[in-house]
Amino acid sequence: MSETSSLSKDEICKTLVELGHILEISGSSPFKVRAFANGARALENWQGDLVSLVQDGKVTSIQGIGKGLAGLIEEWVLEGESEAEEEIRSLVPESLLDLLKIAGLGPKKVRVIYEELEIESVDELEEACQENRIQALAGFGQTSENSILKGINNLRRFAGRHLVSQARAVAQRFLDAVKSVPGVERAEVAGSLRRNRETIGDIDVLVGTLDPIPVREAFMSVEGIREVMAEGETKSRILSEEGVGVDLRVVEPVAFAPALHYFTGSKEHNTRLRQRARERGWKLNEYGLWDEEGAALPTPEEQDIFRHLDMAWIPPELREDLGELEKAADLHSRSAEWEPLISEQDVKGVLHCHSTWSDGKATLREMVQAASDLGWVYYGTADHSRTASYAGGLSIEQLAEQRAELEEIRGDFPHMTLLQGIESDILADGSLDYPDEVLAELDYVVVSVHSSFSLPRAEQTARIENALRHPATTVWGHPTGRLLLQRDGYEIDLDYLLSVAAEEKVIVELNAHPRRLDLDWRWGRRVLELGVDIGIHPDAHSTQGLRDVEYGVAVARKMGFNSSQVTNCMNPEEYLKRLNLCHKS
Ligand code: DGT
Ligand code: CA
Ligand code: CA
Ligand code: ZN
Repeated sequence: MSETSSLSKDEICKTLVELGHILEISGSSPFKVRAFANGARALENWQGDLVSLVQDGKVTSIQGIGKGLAGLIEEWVLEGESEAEEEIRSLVPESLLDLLKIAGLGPKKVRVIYEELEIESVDELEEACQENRIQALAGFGQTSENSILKGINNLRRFAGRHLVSQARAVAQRFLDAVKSVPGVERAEVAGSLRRNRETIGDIDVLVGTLDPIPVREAFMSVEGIREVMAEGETKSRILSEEGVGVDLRVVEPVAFAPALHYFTGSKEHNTRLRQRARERGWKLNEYGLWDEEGAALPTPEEQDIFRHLDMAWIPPELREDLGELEKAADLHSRSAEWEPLISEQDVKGVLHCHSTWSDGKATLREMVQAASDLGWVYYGTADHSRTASYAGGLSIEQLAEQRAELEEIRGDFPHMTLLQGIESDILADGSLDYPDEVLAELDYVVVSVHSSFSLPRAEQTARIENALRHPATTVWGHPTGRLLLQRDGYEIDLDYLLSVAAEEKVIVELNAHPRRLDLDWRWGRRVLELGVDIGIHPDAHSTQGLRDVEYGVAVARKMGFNSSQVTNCMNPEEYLKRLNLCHKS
C-alpha cells in the first residue's frame, strides 16, 4: 500500500515550491526559503530513478539538496506523507495559498497583505481592494490595487475550466476503460472536447451498449477519481484527481448517433438544428429523429441525421451556430460534401522552436532528431533574442556559433531542410532586437511581444505594426499574447494588424502551445477574408513540446481550414519560396 501513496518526483517538486512560499509568507529566514526553491529546481533538473536513490540513502548526492530537504523527500517517497511538511503548513492559514493564484501576487506581497491587514482569503482581499485599503500599504499603489481586482476577476472567470492538453489526457483514460468493456459497440468523447474548444469545462463520454452495468463499473474503477458525484444506470459523473469533471452517458446502440450529436453540441447549434426539424413538423432530440407521423427515421450515423434534414454532415469542430448550418444546407443542395479539414499528417514541418541555445530543454540536435522522427521534412529553430536575457537570449556571436552547429547537424539530416531563425523581441518602440545586417543573415525572423504588455491600445498597435513592417520579419509570433486561463492578450487593433500582416506577407502564427492557442479560432473567417497566411508553430521548449502541433491543428480545424490554408503544409520548395516572399532583406 505504501507504494501507491508515494509521491512522484513532479509532486515533490511542486510541494517543495509550495512549502517555500509558505515559509516566505510566514516570515521564515530567507536562507531557508531559498533552500526550498533551489531544492525544487535541483530535483526538477535531476534525471534518474528517485525511488532507488532514496533506498540507497543518497538523496543528498543531488547538488542543491541538503540534509533537511533530503529527509522530507525520503518521507514522501517512502511513506507518502511527512510530519515536517504538516508543521510548515500549519504556519499560515491554508486559504492564503489561494492568493498566490492571483496574477501578480507572489509570496512577498501576500506576506505584507496578511501581516498588515490580517487578510486570509480571496474574498477578504477583494473587499479590502474595494475599500482602497491595499493601495495604502507600503510597496502597493492604486495600480496594483486595480490589477489585484482584475486578477481576482480572472481567477473566478477561469475557475473550473481546463486546458485542452489536460482534458485530452483525462478523457483518454476514461475512454480506454469503457471501450474495452465487452458488449460496448461504440464509445466516444463528445462535448466541447470533440468540438476542439480552446478550453474545456467538463468531459462528456458517451457509450453505446445494451448492457450498461459493467460500463459504469469500469468507469468507476478508472484510476485517479477524486470524488463520485452521481452514479446511476445510464448517467454518472465523477471528479478526477486533476479536478476535471467527467460525465458518462450510456445509451442503446441504436440511439448512439443522435446522442453523440446532441452531447457534442454546441447548445446553440443543437437548438438551430432542432428548429429545422420542427419547421417540417418533425421532432429531433438526444434519442432520435421522428417525422410528422411520429415514425422514427433511421439514424445509425450522425450523417443520417443531417441527410434526413437535407444537409451535409458538419464536422463537430464547426458546430457553433456560426453559419455552418447554412453552409451544410447549401452543400447538400449541390450534392457536395464538406471539404476535409486539415489533419496532423498534413503538417510537413515547423518554425519557432527553442533549444538549449536559449531556454529550451533539449539541444538543437535532439530537437532536429525529434522533428525528423515525427516525419517532418523541415525544421526551423528560433531561440530568444538578446534582450530576452531572462530566457538566455542569443548574442550576435552566439547566433554565428549556432549557425555553425546547424551546418554540422545538416550533414547528418540530409533529408531535412534546416532553417536558422530567431524569435526577436519586439522592443518597446517596435524595433527588432538586432541590427538589420544580422537579421538579414537569418533564414527567417519571428517577431513577438514579451514585454510592455500594458501600453495603451493605439501605442501597442503602432509598436507591433512597426515590427510587422520591418523588412526582415517573416512571422508574427503568438499575436495577442494571451495565456489561456491566466491572462487576456494585450490591447491591440487586431483586425488592422492582420491587414498589415497580409499586406507585408508576414505569416501569422497559430501558436500551438495549449496555454496559448493564439491566434484565437474565432478569427479564422476574417483571416481568410483578409488573405492572411497562417502557420501552425509549436513554440516548443522540449522534444515533447513538438507534439503540441496536435493542439494547433485542432484549432485550425475549428477555424474550418484545410491543408492548403496553412503554410507549413507546403512542400519544402514551395515553403522556402513563401518564406522568402516576406524575408525581403
Ligand atoms: P463545456 O463542458 O462547458 O466545455 O461545454 P460543453 O459544450 O461540453 O457543455 P456541456 O458539457 O454542458 O454539455 C455537453 C453538450 O450537451 C452541449 O454542448 C450541448 C448538449 N446540451 C447540454 N445541455 C443542453 C441544453 O440545455 N440544450 C441543448 N440543446 N443541448 C444541451
Ligand atoms: Ca462538457
Ligand atoms: Ca457535461
Ligand atoms: Zn515567445
